[in-house]
Amino acid sequence: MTDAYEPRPEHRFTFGLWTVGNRGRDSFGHEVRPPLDPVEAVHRLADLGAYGVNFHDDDLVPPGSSPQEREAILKRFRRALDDTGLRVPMATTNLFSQPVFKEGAFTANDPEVRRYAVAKTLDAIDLGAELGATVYVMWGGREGVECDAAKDVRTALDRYAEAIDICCAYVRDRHYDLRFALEPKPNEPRGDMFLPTVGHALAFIGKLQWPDMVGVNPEFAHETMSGLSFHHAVAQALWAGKLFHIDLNGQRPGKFDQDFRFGSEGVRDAFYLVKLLEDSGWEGMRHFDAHAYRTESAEGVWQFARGCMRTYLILADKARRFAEDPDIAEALAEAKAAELAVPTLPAAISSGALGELRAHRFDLEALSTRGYGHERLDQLVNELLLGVR
Ligand code: GLT
Ligand code: MN
Ligand code: MN
Repeated sequence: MTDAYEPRPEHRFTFGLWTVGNRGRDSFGHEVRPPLDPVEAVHRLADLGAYGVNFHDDDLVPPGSSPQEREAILKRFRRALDDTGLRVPMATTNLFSQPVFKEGAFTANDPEVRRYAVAKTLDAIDLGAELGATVYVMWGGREGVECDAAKDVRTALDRYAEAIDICCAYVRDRHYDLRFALEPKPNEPRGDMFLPTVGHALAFIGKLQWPDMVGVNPEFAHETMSGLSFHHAVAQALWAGKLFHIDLNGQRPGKFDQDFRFGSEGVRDAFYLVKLLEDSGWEGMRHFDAHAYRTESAEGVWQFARGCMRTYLILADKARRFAEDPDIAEALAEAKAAELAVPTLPAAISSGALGELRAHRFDLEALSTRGYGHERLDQLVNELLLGVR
């Protein structure tokens, strides 16, 4: 089916090797799909109209590979990129799968583990830079704790900041064109994880040595797990100039990290998110950190990938219609939506301006009894999303 929602490279959709390569293993069941060759992933994603592919060090070069094996893998992978035009905009490190990281990586109590985690990250930064990545995601999958007695959280945050400062110093030293994006998550796999939400991560960045090099990579599923609005989190990251990357997927609140196809759950939040990204002119990658249902065969994975991109484009189209709809415009006027941009104090802050403000007679009766028309506005948005407008 070819229609107006056909993904194309200019839409800047990206997937991780670990997303389309997800084999359906979960805590209760084994893999249900065969391994996916990264070279095949590149070709299939290019055929579907994606812009790029991202990876963890271990997704591309299996741990324990010899230098010769690494070179051979990279040669094949690079050829696939050249043949298809697919790019590698982001790279990251796996600091969570190996048993050595069971107690933490950058925040492990044992300095030897922390040093290994930093060394592994610096190797992976080289690999990412070699393939052209300009964003480096840091998801601290094992940074957290179950037994609170065993870990001092304030000291753990010192070590977390130290590790990121080391990585920044390395990137500066190498003159790589690379920025870091911290990915928050409240729990899973750890009982409690450090930097659990976008808000925590933004506050943490201010304490780093080179805060300008570090931003956030919010994930739809992770904020939703905390019961928070994803689009609000992304809006605050944009407001702070810190939206360096984004992980799009689908999630129901109160459940495990589902990483479903984008828009399959939480479609209203997804709509406001797409509208926000499109209205703000954000130029980053639209990255999908999601995977196919466990029910799917190897072929079903590509239906999943196509679905993520199509839903984004459909929602972007809905955002355009929202802006053009005269009834919605009228309802927005009733809600006084545009007036939020009017500064509270019309003049510069001065004792005169504050005096005037305090002397002003407020018509509290009128202000209190008026309505804002949100019921009508919200229903209009619902009807737009449900396809009857
Ligand atoms: C892992 C995790 C994701 C992170 C990936 C990057 S790995 O799949 O669940 O949220 O974004 O490390
Ligand atoms: Mn997730
Ligand atoms: Mn993610």
